[in-house]
Amino acid sequence: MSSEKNKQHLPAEREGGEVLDDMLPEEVSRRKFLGIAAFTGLAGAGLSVGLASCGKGAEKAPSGSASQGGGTSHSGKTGGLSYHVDPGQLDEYYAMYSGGHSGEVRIIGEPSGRVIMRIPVFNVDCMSGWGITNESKAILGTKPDGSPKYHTGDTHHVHGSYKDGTYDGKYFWVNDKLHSRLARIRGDVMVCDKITELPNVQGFHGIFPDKRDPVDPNINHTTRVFCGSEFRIPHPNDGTNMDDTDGYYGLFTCVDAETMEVRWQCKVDGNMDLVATSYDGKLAAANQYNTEKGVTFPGMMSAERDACVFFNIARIEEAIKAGKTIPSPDGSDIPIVDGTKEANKDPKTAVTCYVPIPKSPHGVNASPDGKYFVCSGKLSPTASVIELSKVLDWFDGKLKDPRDAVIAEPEIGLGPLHTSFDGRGNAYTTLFLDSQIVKWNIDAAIKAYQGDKNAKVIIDKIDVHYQPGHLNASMNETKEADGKWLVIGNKFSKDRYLPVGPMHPENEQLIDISGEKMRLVHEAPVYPEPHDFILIRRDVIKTRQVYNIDDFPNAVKRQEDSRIERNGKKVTIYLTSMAPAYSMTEFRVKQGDEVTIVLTNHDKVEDLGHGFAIPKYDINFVVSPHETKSVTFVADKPGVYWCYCTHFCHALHLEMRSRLMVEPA
Ligand SMILES: [Cu+2]
Repeated sequence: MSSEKNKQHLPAEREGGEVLDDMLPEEVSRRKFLGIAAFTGLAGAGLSVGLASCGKGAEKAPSGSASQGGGTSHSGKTGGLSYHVDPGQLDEYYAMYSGGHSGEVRIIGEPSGRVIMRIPVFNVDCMSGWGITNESKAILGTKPDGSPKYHTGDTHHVHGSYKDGTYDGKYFWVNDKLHSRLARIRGDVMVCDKITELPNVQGFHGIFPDKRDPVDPNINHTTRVFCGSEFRIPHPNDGTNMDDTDGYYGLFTCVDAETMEVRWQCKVDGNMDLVATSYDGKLAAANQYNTEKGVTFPGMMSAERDACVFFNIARIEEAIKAGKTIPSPDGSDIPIVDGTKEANKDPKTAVTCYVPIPKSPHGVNASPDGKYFVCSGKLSPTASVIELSKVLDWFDGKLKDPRDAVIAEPEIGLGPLHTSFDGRGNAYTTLFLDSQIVKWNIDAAIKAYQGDKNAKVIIDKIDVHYQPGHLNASMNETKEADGKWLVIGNKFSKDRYLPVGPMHPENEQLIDISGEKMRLVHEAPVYPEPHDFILIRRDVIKTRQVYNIDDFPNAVKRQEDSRIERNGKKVTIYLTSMAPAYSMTEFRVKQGDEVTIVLTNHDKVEDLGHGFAIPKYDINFVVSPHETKSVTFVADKPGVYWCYCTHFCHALHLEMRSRLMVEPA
């Protein structure tokens, strides 16, 4: 084993860019550039401070900075919020969006609808290098040859971590329906840091974090993430029992919010899609269709009622402690409890409660007052209001029929899917078939269900364009629901934008819900296909602008540490970047070497990232300020390859290059 240190770079004399400055014409010197950049950075910092201090203000003053933009303004019954955000002004809300079959997550500013960032998660992204760098591949999971295990994903639902019943901005989770994976995004850098593949399930669709610990009353933040699976599959799914469709089943999975390890699973009857959790931490629920256990279209829709299945989390975890589990189909030691209806007839020992809901319900959403879950019928024109205290009564043996937990079931329109809330007792439901949003009052619906013919349930309806799926009001999934904005994710845009060929974007629409009447104020096209999103007040999110260099174990901390190390056929190139140069102008390797490039960006100025791309070697990634990333490849092609910066960084950005020189074997 030979090891050599090859210093063919510009070591100490370049530290701090002194020599480099002398090499450049004065008017384009790096110091001057950094002077301007630093000033811009400072201005940015000032903005951040201003933002932090006006966070609470944004909460109090409905229009915030947006109102200064002088956009349309109405008052009284039609609502009075301005959606216009002037150049240089910041949005009031972060909208965390799923990206559907693009496999990513997006950050959109509201009310402007501007796409601010795309976060690669289950996809490969050659801008950031996600799926290309060693660090991202370690999170994604790889095949034995080092390539990503999957190149595809299908994100549906993004949800954030909670503290005291509202978002704390620490984490966001998103599902991959395609390969049944749960990913976590760090709220401080908006980068995915962990991915867990759920065992024994297909069609992992709904997710929701708990809002406080279901067992320990002293823990008032998110500790678990619940995952519903939609497709029933044979167990084990090894090809031996494919025709025994009665034996197919799905599992509800609990993942630890911190470790991201699977804690347990619970066997259920039907197909689950959306998941909701209670504010007291005790209950999680999933709406269920296909309780008929059909495997064909007609077979899935024959029953008049399906269910919303409730999980008694504390009881499930007690059952696991008492060893009341069934064997895991994959042979692992993941504890599985039997949550089927048949096995949970006695309420006093039941771990699940199946509340009957009309015809193939789709969404289930928790009201911000903590009292109700609303579950919509999809094939029934109704929304069912389930009172959570009554579900707990059933578990205590005090309510005979789970159906009695339904305390209202108003007819609201055709194809009701998802429901959102304004914190003033009103609910907003998407009507997929009617292409409308309906605003209805929960208390009035309860009175009407009790026989009050004068109760005015439906308050307003508004057309949207077209076929709405998810909707979410600002802060609506928290106890701080503020009833200002409602975003609608429409599945079709049809004629709303300039035609761009057969593929159409989707249409995101913004509705002002501050008044009694809803007011459609804005729309924007989005790349297909976001499914769901949450709107978070901007003061909740606290991101850093520069990485901590010490957070990366492989960081090249000093420019003079730049070097080439050889260990047999393995060559590691330790490199730094500082505008407009890499720390080595060339690096020679031999054909057949396995080359690892470790790159630390030494620029510490906000927004000053550098790219690193190698022609013909399929390498392309970006390092943000004080970030370290690495790539590994086999140098199988002899010749000169100009490694260049892909991320505009400097007046001499085009000159920011080094030569990878591969000597023929
Ligand atoms: Cu650069």
